[in-house]
Amino acid sequence: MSAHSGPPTVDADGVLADLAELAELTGGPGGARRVCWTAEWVAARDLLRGRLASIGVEDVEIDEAGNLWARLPGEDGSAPALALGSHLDSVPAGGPLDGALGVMAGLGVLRAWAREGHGRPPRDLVLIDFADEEGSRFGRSLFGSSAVAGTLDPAELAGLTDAAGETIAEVLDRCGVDLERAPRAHRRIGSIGSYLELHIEQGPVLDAAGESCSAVSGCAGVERFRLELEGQASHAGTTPMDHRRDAGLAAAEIALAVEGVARAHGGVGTTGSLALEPGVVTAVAGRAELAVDLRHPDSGELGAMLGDVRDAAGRIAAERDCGLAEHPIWSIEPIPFDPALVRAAEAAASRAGGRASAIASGALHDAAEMARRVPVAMVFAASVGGISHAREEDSRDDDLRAAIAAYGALAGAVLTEPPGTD
Ligand code: HGY
Ligand code: MN
Ligand code: MN
Repeated sequence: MSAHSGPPTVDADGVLADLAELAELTGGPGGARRVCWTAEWVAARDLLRGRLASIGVEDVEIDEAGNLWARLPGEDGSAPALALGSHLDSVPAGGPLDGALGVMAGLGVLRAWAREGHGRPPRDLVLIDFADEEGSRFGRSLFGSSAVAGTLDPAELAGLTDAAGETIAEVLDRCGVDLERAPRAHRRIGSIGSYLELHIEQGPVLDAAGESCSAVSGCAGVERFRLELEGQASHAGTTPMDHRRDAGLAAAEIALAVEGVARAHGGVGTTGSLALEPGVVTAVAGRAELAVDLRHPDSGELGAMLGDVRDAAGRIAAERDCGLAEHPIWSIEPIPFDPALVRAAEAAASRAGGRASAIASGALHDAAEMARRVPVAMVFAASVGGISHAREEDSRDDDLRAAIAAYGALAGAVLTEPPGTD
């Protein structure tokens, strides 16, 4: 430990200033534009690199999956590092804080330790900006963190294309990432002892309770897939109602069934995209495609939701004389975080004036993949109105300051008392 007593305090205003500059650079009235693998995402990365250089962190590398790793050497370089991270990429027209808060807060922790005269942290501190957490272009979330966790299988992604019809391999290649080599990022996990992530809650729980921040118990499981319906395109004016094979109506009915199944199981179900062909007002839709996202904190319930949606889709397609095909996009089981670290995060959140008990995350985070391999904990900052994945996403500055203080204190505690040390 350095000459100073105790870990340094993170300058929360510095973190907020970095977030404001990032929003200025890659946001605007239409919301965040940092969709992964785009020029705006590269610009966000360049801003991060500049900040790292300004605090003297030169050890910055990009791994085979496109993740950015920045290392601040500790006194004992042979000990497993404490990793801090999240993601700079956003959904289209997203908010200023989803992911970015965690990366800039992690930068804030490195900045606090790198400050003149503070001395080195006990062990290496590593900041990771994970690539493509959102999966906005191809539907596959946690791309970079799953590569580090060793669960990324390029064969499962090979057929994925974006709205413009480009394959994931083509888009990654333009950013210097070879999809086939991305799993090699897993070799780095051995250098990590534990992982901490600060994130906005993205839901209404903390805001509704008037609480600023909390620890997080784990992430819900997800089943995500596409459904294709094949009916018959026909003339809107001449085709009698009982002679139609309307793929659009079948899709709409299935989307409503997704809602009903989610409510029946106490989970969440979303039809985030629904496309009709030929997609003109004078033709009955001959083809329809839906993208469905089902989530539940319990794996048994999640499996039951998937089964019920499949049964409903099969019934509806048959009733409307449409063909039905299902294409899996991605799934992850519910992931609990490390109990000891969650308790430490609860104590830190409580000391910062936040909620004393952890809450579950309905959203996925890179922490879910990292939790497969190392002890993980997260801290949430309250989201105003629970809105996220929208340009209206916002958090109160005082709530962010409390969450950043909790996160910095948690990082200090883990650095001095790594998980597994009595
Ligand atoms: O889908 C999610 O929950 C994450 O925001 N990508
Ligand atoms: Mn996120
Ligand atoms: Mn997100």
